[in-house]
Amino acid sequence: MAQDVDYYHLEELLSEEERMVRDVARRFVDEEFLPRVQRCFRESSFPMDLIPRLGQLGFLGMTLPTQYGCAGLNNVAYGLVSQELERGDSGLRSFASVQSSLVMYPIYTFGSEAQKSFWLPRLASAEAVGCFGLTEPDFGSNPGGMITRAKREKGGFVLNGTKRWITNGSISDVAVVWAKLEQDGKDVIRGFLVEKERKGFTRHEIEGKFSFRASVTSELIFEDCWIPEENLLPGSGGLKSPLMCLTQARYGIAWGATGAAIACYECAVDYAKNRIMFSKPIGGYQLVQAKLVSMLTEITKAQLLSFRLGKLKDAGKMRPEHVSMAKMNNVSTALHIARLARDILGANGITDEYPIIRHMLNLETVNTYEGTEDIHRLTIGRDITGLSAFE
Ligand code: TGC
Ligand code: FAD
Repeated sequence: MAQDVDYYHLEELLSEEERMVRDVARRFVDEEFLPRVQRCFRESSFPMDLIPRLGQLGFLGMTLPTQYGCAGLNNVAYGLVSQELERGDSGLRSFASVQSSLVMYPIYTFGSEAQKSFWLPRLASAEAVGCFGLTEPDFGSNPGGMITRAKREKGGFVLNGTKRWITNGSISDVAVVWAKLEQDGKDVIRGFLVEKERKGFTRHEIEGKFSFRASVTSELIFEDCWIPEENLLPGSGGLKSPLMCLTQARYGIAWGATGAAIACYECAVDYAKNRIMFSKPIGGYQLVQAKLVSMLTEITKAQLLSFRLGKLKDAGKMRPEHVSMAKMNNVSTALHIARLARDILGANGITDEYPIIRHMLNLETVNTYEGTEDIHRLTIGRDITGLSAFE
């Protein structure tokens, strides 16, 4: 939590280790990432040379055990790092989220010992990059309808199908791919590891994005792609398996989005104190102050929600619906804050000389991916009423 925006002294609730890890992430973002992000966003590129740094700093799979080369830290520390990374850019946090929650977590949770000992240390050190293929061109909010299929053949499986909007897809060494497999006359969703070299596996980058420009987003195509039996994640089974991964990633997003909001708020406060219009700084006008107050209040509430969520997760009491509430609230709040901040900067707010428009555009994606705002609203509605709006 940045000192300036720590209105309720949440810093006091953090352990020394949590503060230390947070400070390492803060320094990395300030010194190594922020000086480059404007160019990356303009050129639509991810700073590839920083990938090994994320590994060296222990930010990949950081809650997983040390026996696999991971940091073995708690979930509050993971949340604080996500917040700092997204204060830099949502694309940076997304890189770490996908690698940690959507690639390493399923390998750790559903993988064989051989899969874990081969992949986890490589993914933790960033020697290997992974991606997570769930969404398809015609199945976004309803992944259970997926068309991608695995068929048993010659000591392994043959995959056919297309995955779209896949973060890190075309720069990954391994893809965690979700596909339907017929078992005892029924289709069951299973997880498969597909290495980039596999014949029949092609990927390409999606062009023309105005959001997440400093992040790689791809389409993955599987055409009679054969993979050996040992590439099946043996513990996976049913839609619940990918949804369990999403719960991990959504947790990091709930924290992360507040980082983007903090960047926008801090920029707007600074600007409001210095921009003279009519006869005084615009920060002296009541309407501008009302906007700043609303921003800080919402940031404070979001931080409290994330902190409590982290404590519930560390205590093993967190339910997916708890995560839905924090993801829904904190991302839509961050988007609102970014729009208010953009307004305070007037015309200057639309240029990338300031970070606000970049965060605002990114947050449009963050509000959509990992379950849209409405999908989380309906998930909580189902929890309250016991009645599903999805059927
Ligand atoms: P439903 O009947 O609700 O669930 C099937 C089974 O799964 C269990 N479950 C969960 N488990 C863990 N975590 C969750 N979040 C869970 N949600 C449900 C559930 O208890 C059930 O278990 P069981 O034992 O009864 O089999 O399934 P449904 O078909 O009704 O779908 C529900 C719905 C709409 C909420 C779900 O499909 C959904 O979440 N849709 C949104 C899709 C989504 O979020 N896609 C994200 C793709 S990945 C991505 O965007 C990466 S972005 C990059 C980055 O993270 O930075
Ligand atoms: P749709 O499902 O078509 O939704 C469109 C609209 O309809 C939304 O407003 C939605 O809320 C609404 N809607 C849908 N169903 C209902 C309903 N039942 N009731 C009310 N409203 C409803 N996916 C991956 O698998 N891996 C990744 O790494 C990944 N990275 C991504 C990176 C980026 C930059 C982006 C933009 C997306 C990424 N995604 C990824 C995909 C993302 O998860 C999906 O875009 C998301 O789940 C929404 O699906 P959709 O885009 O098909 O929207």
